[in-house]
Amino acid sequence: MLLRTSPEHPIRSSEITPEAVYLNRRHFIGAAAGAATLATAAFLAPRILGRGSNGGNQSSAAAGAILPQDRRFKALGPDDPLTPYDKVTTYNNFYEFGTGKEDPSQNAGTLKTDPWSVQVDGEAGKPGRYALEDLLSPHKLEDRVYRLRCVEGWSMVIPWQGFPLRDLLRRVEPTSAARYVEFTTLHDVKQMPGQRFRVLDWPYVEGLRLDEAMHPLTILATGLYGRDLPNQNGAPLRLVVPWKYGFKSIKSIVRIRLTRDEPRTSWNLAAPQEYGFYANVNPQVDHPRWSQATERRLGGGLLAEIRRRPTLPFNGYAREVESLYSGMDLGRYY
Ligand SMILES: Nc1nc2c(c(=O)[nH]1)N[C@H]1C(S)=C(S)[C@@H](COP(=O)(O)O)O[C@H]1N2
Ligand SMILES: [Mo]
Repeated sequence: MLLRTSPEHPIRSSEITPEAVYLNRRHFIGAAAGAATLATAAFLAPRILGRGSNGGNQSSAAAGAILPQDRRFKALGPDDPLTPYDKVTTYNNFYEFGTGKEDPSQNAGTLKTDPWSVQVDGEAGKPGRYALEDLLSPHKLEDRVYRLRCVEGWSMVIPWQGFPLRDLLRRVEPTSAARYVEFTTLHDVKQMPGQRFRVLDWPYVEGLRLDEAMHPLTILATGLYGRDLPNQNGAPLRLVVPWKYGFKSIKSIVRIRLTRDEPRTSWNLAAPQEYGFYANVNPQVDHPRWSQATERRLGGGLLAEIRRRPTLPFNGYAREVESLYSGMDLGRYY
C-alpha cells in the first residue's frame, strides 16, 4: 500500500517510547479512563466475555501448543491451505504501527484494548456509545475461514472468529435514510506511534455501501485461530470483507456511523487513482503501478509462495456477491 512519497520505514526503534516510560504513562491513562467507565463496567460485569489481555507480542509457540491448527480449522480446499498463525500475526499492514510488514507485530504492544468502546451513530434509531462487552454480548461468535487479499499482491487464508456486521446494524436500527456505513480506527498517537507520521490522514477511515455491510459474508472479527485478535491484527474489533482488497478490512474500530453519503475513505483520499471506494478484488483491473492478475499465497509452503497463483474475481466469492454490482461498470467503480 505504499504511496510514492512515503518513507520505507518511518518509525525507527530509537524513536519509540522506552517500555518503562510508556508502561507508566499507560497506567496513568488507564486509571483515568477506567474511572469514567467504571459504572458501565460494573453493570456489565456478568456479561463480560472473558477477553484476555492482548499483548502485541503474543507467543506464537504458545498458540500452536493450545491450538493444533490442522485439527480445529479446515482449509478452504487443497489449493487453499490455512496460513499458519505465525505468518498471520507477523506479516501485516497496520500503518498506525509502521509501514514495514513486521512493524505491527513489533510495535502494537502499545495499544490498550481494554477497556474499549465503540460509538455507533449517524442514521440509526438506537445510536450510542457501546462498551465493547455490551456491543458483543448479544452476538454469537462463529468460525469463518476467509481468504484475505492485499492490494500489494499477497494473500492469506485465515480462520476468524466473529459475527455478521448486519446483526449489529439491525440492532441499532438504520433509518430509511442510511445508505452507507463509515468505520473509524482509534486515533491516539501515544498508543499508535505511527500516527506521528503523515503517511495517511489519521484516523484511518473506511466505508461500505449499506447492502455490502448487510451482506452475510461481511463480519466484525474479534479473534483468529480461536484466540483473541492480537493487537497487530486489529484488536479488539475489526472488519473483514473477504471479497475486497485488504485495506477495506479496517482494524481497531472505535466508531461505526451510518450515513446518507458515500464516506471519504483514507486510501481513496491519499491516492484516488490507485484506490477506489469499492476496492473489489478484480484481476482484470490493474493497479496503475502493477498488475492485479496474480497473487502470492503466504504459508502454503515455499513453492506456493514463489509460484504466483491467479487472483479470482471478487477473491473467489463471486457467486455470493456479484449480484451486488449488477449493472455497474467495475472498471470505473474500482
Ligand atoms: N486501521 C488500519 N486498518 C488496516 C490497515 C491499516 O494500515 N490501518 N491496513 C489494511 C491492509 S492494507 C491490509 S492488507 C489488512 C491486513 O490485515 P491483517 O493484519 O489481518 O493481515 O489490514 C487493513 N486494515
Ligand atoms: Mo493491503
